[in-house]
Formats: sequence, structure tokens, C-alpha cells
Amino acid sequence: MSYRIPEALIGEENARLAAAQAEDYAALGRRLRRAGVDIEAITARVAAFAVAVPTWGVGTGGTRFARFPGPGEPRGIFDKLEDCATIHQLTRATPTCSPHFPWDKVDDYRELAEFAAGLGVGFDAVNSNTFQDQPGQTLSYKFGSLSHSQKAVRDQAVAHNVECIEIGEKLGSKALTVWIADGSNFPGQSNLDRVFNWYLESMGEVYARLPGDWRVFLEHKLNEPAFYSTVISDWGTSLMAAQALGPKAHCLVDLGHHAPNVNIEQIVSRLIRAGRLAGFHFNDSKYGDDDLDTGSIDPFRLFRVFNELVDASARGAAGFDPAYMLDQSHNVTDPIESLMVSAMETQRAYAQALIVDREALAGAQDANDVMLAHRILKAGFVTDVSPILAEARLRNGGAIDPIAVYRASNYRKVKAKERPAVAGSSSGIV
Ligand code: RM4
Ligand code: MN
Ligand code: MN
Repeated sequence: MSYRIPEALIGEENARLAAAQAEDYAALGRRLRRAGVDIEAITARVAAFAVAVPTWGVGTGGTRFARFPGPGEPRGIFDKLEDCATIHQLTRATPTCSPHFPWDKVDDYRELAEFAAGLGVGFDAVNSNTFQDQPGQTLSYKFGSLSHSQKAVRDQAVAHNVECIEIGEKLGSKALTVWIADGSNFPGQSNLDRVFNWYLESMGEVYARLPGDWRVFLEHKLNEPAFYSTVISDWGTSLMAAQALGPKAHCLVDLGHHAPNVNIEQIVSRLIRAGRLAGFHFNDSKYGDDDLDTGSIDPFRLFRVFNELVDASARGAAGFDPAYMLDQSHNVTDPIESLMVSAMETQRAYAQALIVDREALAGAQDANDVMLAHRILKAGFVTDVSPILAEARLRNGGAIDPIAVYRASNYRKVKAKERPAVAGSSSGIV
């Protein structure tokens, strides 16, 4: 049996912090009550909030220059699931993980599903991968996949996506996420219209294979690895594709995949209005698709995104059912610590957005009282909601301070012994 953090250790650490937590929670409750906010209602919503962990995120990431592997890294999907389960055990915010194929391929998916269930982890959207060539693959994706100029390559990419759906069905997933690296590096390399058409044809075939209760999440990205044009480059292209494909197609927003300085929360608002917001790949970004930890660079932007989500939910926007996932690359931190903190940062932004007095905000907006409107919105962001997050964890059986318990457990050290390093580990450079 491999090591799991003992529940008793969580209990001991919680006991040490319980009095201070109770005091802070009561004080925040009194403060919020003065503003007409019921802390219990916010805590209940935070406790019900869930974000999926990417299986590729629990391995150490890297850049195109180097990867510096850490001790006790997961050697394959079974180890990755253990790490995902540990993140959920302490934070109680990540009951599912989002697998990536073929990185997470196994022979027996029933065994994998049972193993995950035994750890208390479920499966969120399955991710296909036609941005790399795999050993033994017949045709290369060097010049594209679903939008390749040659039909045989497009067919191979369609077949891979269909296989991902079939695997996902065995795992209990309900969505396929498709991100393609297709695009061009030189003006003239490809015809901008023809490649989009090929993409739509190929995705039409994938779409036709979606089970009745499934959705497909189209993930756009401005650039990289293609540096002149990317086939699914922005939310406009993504929305055009989703609308052409049909009602099961939705647009996924990865926070690092946009043009610099673009107003992401407005994109979110437009996609909600169109009834096509698939959900998110949360991360943070300074320059591009940096895949930094969620909320580490611009927590105010994350808050503004959640403000749109809370607003949409409050007004009962039609078809609003976003899937929340993290998508990060941890190059210099312990991935488990990063993912725990990131999950908690999404909860923080959610709680802050829930605190905003929406009626007062609408009133100030209608009266064109700009400063008051701004201050009402900002009041949510500047509130330290940490006691609410800790309380939600505590009530769900998690840790008041997940990082403290994780460090006290020596989990990584124990895993370093349990998981001797293997050459060519499946944790790629992402
Ligand atoms: C991409 C994109 C996808 C992820 C890969 C690993 O940039 O964000 O979601 O699957 O990276
Ligand atoms: Mn992504
Ligand atoms: Mn990305």
C-alpha cells in the first residue's frame, strides 16, 4: 500500500489552529453582517465549489530550455492520481482530475476507474493531444492535425479524438477538450480560410461521435507553437466554430491564451451571453501562455472573471454551466503545493465575487456614479476571505492549512522512496 497522509495528522494540525480559525471566522462574520452579507451562505457556496486538477500538472513542468525534475515525481497515471487525491484530501476543492491522452494511456480503463474511485477521485474533461508525434505513430503532426492539408493526417487526428471520447466514457467523463497546435510560421505557408474549413470538417466528424450527454470544449490560443497564425486563435474563431458545430460545442477560456492586455472578463461575458462558455483552464500569466500559478500574478483579474460568473449565475443566464479546471506548469515549485494553493485561489476569487453587493452596484451603475460603482466592486476584492475558505475546508473534512499539513507529512520524501526515478517519465514539458 502506498503512503497516504493520515487523517489523524490533519486532525492534529486542525486542532492546533481551530481556536484562531473560529475567532477569525466570527470576526469576519460580524463584519460582513454589517454590510448585509450572511457569511454562512458564502461559506456554503465556497464549500460546494470544485475545480479539476490536470493530471499533467502534478509532474514537474519545464520550458523549452530545460526541465528540472523533483524528487518523488509521479511515474505514470496511477501515481498522478495519488497526488491528485492528496490535493483533494487537504483542500476538499478538487474532487476530479482532467486526464490527457495519450500521456495517461493504460491497457485497462476499468482498472484505472476503480483505482481512482478507491482514492475518491473522479474524471473531468478528457484532453486529446495532436500537438506531438507519439512513438510508432503513422503520420506526423509537424504541419498540423485536424486542419492538415492532407486528409490522411486529418483522419488520424479525428480517430485519436474519437478514441479519447471512448476512453472518457469508460472513465465517466462528460466532455472532450480539444486544443490544437495547428497554424503557420510563415505568411503564405497556408491558406487561412482553407485550414479553418478543414478544421471544421474534422471537428464535425468528432462532434458526430459525441455521446448524447457529452459536450466538446474548443480551446483557442493566440500563438505558440505557431508564430504567424494559429487556426483557432481567439474567442471569435472559437465561437464561430462552436456555432457551426452545434449545441454541444462550447468555448473554453484558458487565461493564458489571449492577446496581451485583452479584457478577458468581457470575453467571458460575451461567451455566457452566447450560451457557449465551456469553462476555464485557470492559470496566471505575465507575458503569454506562461502557465503560472492561478492568482499569483494578477489576482484582481481572476476576481473580475469570477465577478462575471457570479453575475451570470445571479441573473440565471441560460445554459450557464462552466467547467472549472486548472492548467499550469510547475517548474520551480512542488506541483502539489502549487495546485493546492491555486485551487484555493480560485475559491478566494469566487468568495470575493460573492460578497459584492450586486443590487447596490446596479444602482450606482444606473446613476452613473462611477466612483461608487468601482468601490462597491472593489469592496469584494479587498476583503480577506481566508477564514471563509478555511471554514469550508474544515467542514468538508479538509485541512485548515493544507500546506502546513502537507509539509508536516513529509509526503514528498516518502514518495521519493516509493517512486524511484524512471528514465523518460511521462511528465512532459508543458
Ligand atoms: C496547451 C493548452 C492545453 C494543454 C497543453 C498541454 O497550451 O493549454 O490546454 O493541454 O498546453
Ligand atoms: Mn489549456
Ligand atoms: Mn496553454
